[in-house]
Amino acid sequence: MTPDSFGEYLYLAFEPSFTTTPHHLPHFGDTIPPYSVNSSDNKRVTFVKTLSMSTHQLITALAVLTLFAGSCKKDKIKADTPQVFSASGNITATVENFRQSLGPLNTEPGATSGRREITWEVVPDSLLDKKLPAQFFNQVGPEAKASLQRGIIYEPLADFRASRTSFASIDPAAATEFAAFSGTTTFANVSSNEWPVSFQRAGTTEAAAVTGFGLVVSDVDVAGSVQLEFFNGTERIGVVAVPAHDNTSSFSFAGLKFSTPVITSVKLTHQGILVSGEKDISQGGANDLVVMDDFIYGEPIKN
Ligand SMILES: [Ca+2]
Repeated sequence: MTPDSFGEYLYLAFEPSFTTTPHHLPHFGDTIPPYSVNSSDNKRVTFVKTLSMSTHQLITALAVLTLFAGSCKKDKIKADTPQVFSASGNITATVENFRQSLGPLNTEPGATSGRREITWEVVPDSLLDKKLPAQFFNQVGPEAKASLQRGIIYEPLADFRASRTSFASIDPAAATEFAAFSGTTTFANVSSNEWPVSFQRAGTTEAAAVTGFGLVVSDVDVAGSVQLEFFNGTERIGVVAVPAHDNTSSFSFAGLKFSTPVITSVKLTHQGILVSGEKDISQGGANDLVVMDDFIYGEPIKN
């Protein structure tokens, strides 16, 4: 066998444990392995046949495979491709489908499957239109209300607020710009336009993960101005843009659902922040201002 005819078969390693360094390639005179085998650690390895590969082609192929192997780490987390849920206008059916994909609604700690929801209606009048505690929906300790132990934490330092006037307290123009999808209460971060939510096992401070997360946004005028990025630790495992609303309502919905609990945090990005006097892009302003309503997510379970 000559170098030019080397490589009748070339490894394609589908698991990161198989790198593409030359010692993993068949040596001259080796018995050519079958197309697919299980490795010693039971991972599937597939071989492809190549024809008359020159040394130059081999080097090129190795470079491509190195890139491929690098991307496989991400694929390991994404082994299940997430379901994307996205709608604007009449979002009710898509929201309901997302709920069903997650399972029954849980209202107390102790569940290991199903879903959680936050519609902000339980925020008391005394906490409206002012900074809401980051742990409001996962309080711990003997005094905590079980109904508020929902396992979600939003950024502790940010100024998150719930409002029953669509934030007329900040800007009177907001009252007609935004709407609540469920009930009368909406939610907004008025200090930052890029912020994470993370998960804890309900009623504890133990880090947790969920299978899916989605939310309702009011008044997305520009497609892509609101984005959800999904993370497993520091690794981004998904991203979805919230679609722009249509003429039938101000509502949009976007969510992702994996088959296993791999989401440890979600980063939300939107264009602007509600500030007194700042106009929405639909009113001639520079930024697409939005508020949020329903957060819907899988039961946070041990990561
Ligand atoms: Ca807007």
